[in-house]
Amino acid sequence: EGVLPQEYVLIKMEVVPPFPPKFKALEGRKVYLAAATLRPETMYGQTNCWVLPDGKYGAFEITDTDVFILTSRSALNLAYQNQSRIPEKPTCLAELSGTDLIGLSLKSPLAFNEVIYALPMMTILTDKGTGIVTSVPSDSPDDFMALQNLITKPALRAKFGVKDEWVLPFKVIPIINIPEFGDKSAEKVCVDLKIKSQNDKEKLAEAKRMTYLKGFTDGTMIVGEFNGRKVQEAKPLIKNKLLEEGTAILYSE
Ligand code: A2H
Repeated sequence: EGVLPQEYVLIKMEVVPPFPPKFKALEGRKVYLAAATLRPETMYGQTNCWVLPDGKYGAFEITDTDVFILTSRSALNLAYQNQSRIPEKPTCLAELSGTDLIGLSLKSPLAFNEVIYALPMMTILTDKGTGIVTSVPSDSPDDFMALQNLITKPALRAKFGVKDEWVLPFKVIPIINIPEFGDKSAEKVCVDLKIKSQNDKEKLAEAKRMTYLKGFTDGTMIVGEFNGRKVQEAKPLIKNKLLEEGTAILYSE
């Protein structure tokens, strides 16, 4: 881990009612899966959300109206950063596991898909961010491979109770052009490096290196309000837009 704090944008992915039985204590509240991202400018291309099936999460009271689902570790950090109504100790309204979250319907800011689903990802770290990750398979090699694995492996879907209609209709959405890699940079690099699985850590690290920096230095937005602008310029503008409209907040660790 680095010595400097990392600043993430927490994307508020709203859980669309009706809530499942485990969410009884949350009835009548606005409930969000809080996804930590370093790439707010990619939110147009969200196709789903990732949770760790064995992960421990909680539904924490963050304001009078808002409940966030995230790890207790990140809820506490957030409270110390004064984002919570009760700074000392945010109240946990429900303890939830990743499996309880799989299949939730979500409405996420900027996403072209009106509703997306929470799906299992095995490589989520519970000691980083919130333990909730939003999925942008056009620009994230991790997201592309995890989604590809679910699409091509019916047994993997069956294992986690993932319905076909939560996965199969959702296509990679081109949102950023990188001259070297085209409009779906993550897919291109994963194919070029012949990556077969979301667990292929070394090759995925290489794919991330290749796309992450190039996306920032050479990428151009091809959708949204800042269509035609360089990613470098669009990134802070989109971040501020999300913060101002209240669909995202900042989080550091
Ligand atoms: B990024 P860093 Cl399009 N476990 O968001 C695993 N991965 C996590 C995580 C966790 N607990 N919390 C956040 N992340 C992911 C978008 C994105 C991201 C794109 C391209 C690259 C990319 C959409 N997913 O990250 O270790 C989140 O995915 C490449 C590094 O703190 C977050 O940003 O640098 C990023 O990893 C944070 O990783």
